[in-house]
Amino acid sequence: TEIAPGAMHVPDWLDAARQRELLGACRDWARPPAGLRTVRTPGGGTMTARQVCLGRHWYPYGYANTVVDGDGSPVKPFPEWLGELGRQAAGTAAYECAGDYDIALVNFYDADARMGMHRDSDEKSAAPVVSLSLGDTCVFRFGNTATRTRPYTDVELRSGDLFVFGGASRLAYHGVSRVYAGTAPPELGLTGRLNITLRVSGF
Ligand code: MD5
Ligand code: FE
Repeated sequence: TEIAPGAMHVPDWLDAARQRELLGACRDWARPPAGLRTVRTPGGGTMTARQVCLGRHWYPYGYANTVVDGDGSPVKPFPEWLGELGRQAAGTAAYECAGDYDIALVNFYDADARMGMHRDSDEKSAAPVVSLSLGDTCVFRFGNTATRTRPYTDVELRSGDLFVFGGASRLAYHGVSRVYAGTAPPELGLTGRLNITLRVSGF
């Protein structure tokens, strides 16, 4: 389903087996060193979704090779298979992939976590961002490129869903306004929500 020009929602893209595999990988990546951390914004706030990065380390607002705002360790490598998955996902939405996926940001949401409206503008490449959801259903708020406010479209993202943000939607404001606790598929064995975004740095 095209939510806006360049913004494609593909429900249930990952089958149960691939969801379990991806969750297992996320649990490995979450371990220290360079594991899950709380992100602090320059204004003194903290993000409620905790995060781990692969390939390049994101901090507000840029990329580094080490966990500059955490334990200082080198960022975990971005595995080849994840790049394949990104290419395949971008292809599903019929966008040309303008480069090779080389960064993953994995966000862990508990029932109270949110993500405020923001744009992803720290990458140099205009290649589409690929988003994969696991666990609890959330309300994803897809906005516009001009303002943090209306008009926006609320979309429920469920475990296994793919969202591809390319073209005119690549720099749209977006956020996660709520997470529905206890809605994850029981057989997945995840409390909370996990989102994996795959990006092309262009660096
Ligand atoms: C999430 N993550 O559910 C969301 C989904 C993030 C983030 O926002 O920055 O880690 S990915 C949403 C996204 C990425 C790039 C462009 C657009 C949305 N967009 O144009 O709406 O944790
Ligand atoms: Fe984002």
